[in-house]
Amino acid sequence: MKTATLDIEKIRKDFPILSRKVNGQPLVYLDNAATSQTPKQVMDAIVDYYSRYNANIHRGVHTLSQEATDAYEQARIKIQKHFNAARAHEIIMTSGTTHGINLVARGFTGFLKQGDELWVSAMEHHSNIVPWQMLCERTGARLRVIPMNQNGELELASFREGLSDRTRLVFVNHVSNALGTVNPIEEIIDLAHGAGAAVLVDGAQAAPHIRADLQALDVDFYTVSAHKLCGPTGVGALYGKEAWLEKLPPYEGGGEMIEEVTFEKTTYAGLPHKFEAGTPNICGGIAFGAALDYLNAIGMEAISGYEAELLDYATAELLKIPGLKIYGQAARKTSVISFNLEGIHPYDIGTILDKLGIAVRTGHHCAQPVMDFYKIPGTVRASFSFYNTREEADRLVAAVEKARQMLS
Ligand code: 7TS
Repeated sequence: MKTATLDIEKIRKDFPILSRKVNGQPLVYLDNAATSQTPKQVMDAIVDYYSRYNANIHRGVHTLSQEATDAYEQARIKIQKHFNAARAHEIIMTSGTTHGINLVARGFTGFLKQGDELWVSAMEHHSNIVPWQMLCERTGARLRVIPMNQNGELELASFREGLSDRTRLVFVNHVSNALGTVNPIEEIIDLAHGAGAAVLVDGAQAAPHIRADLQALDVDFYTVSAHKLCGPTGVGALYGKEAWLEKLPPYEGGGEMIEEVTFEKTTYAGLPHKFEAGTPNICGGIAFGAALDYLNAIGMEAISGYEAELLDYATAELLKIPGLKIYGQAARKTSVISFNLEGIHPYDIGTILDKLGIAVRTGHHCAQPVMDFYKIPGTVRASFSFYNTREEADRLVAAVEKARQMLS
């Protein structure tokens, strides 16, 4: 299939895994919100690193170490440019979104006191809830929740009214992993800044679909994971405004994050190294840069446009199935469809889909408060990427219909 902007057939050839079979059926991979697949261009970057210049970075005078350091720092610049951060040292390399959020939450410990208020949204992944609860335990700060409605959209009225000089931090995802909702982060950032609070946006689910312009957003912190962006697992990035990163204490101590160490006193290195103790995931960082190159060669706007068409098509087709309910019908969504069939457990549907070669995620998607809101144990989640096709959406729909007939 060739659309106006994306040559899907050509793109699919870049992903060797897409031509494998599962349970005797051609794989239909619709678990992209959990992790994306890896194009051979990214695999080539990994093989090239280990074949030609595997070395530790920032330490050696030798050629291999210098080449590895250059490639790693180039990757940081690619991340900076991709998200339009003002400075490369505002990009902290992490092991992923979870690490980035913990780094910031830990860093705020000394800045909060009893009675301070932190706001979270009702539709967060656990990794954007638990580190803040731990911060509240350490400091006596209080967590308040921006509520959501049945469509899966945030309701900002109580947030607007509740903001005060006690509000210190707001953390919200750009896109919900459980529902696909694109949240109004521009407005949330404006409101929070109006009250003098800092904002962390969890961009894990947005980054594969929407390119955030960090300077235009004026956000204080933004986190992403490479593995949702056609990169490898175990690597990600935290953007922080220079002024905040200067202020926050280091997260971990160790090599590479110091300026000078004696047994009496250690002084810390400047940004970004202050937050990057120990040998990082060098190859992963370089491969993250290669993944961004890959996505940019296709074009994020073309990707978003194509995925929006797929979302509309798959949503309309799924809704033809009797008893099928979609959770998350926000006006602005990415290509995630969370659904259930009346009277049938999501796990049972997922198991049948797997037998038919279709990979989806079932369960609470690490977003239990969202499931509690809808009073359900979980959903079946089909999450589409730019390498998925209408034919695959048709296979999903046919398989869900088959599951319905088998299970009802
Ligand atoms: N935030 C959001 C919104 C996420 O969707 C995820 C992972 C994370 C944070 C954590 O990212 P990590 O790379 O540090 O693990 N979400 C999912 C998911 O929806 N299914 O599997 C992982």
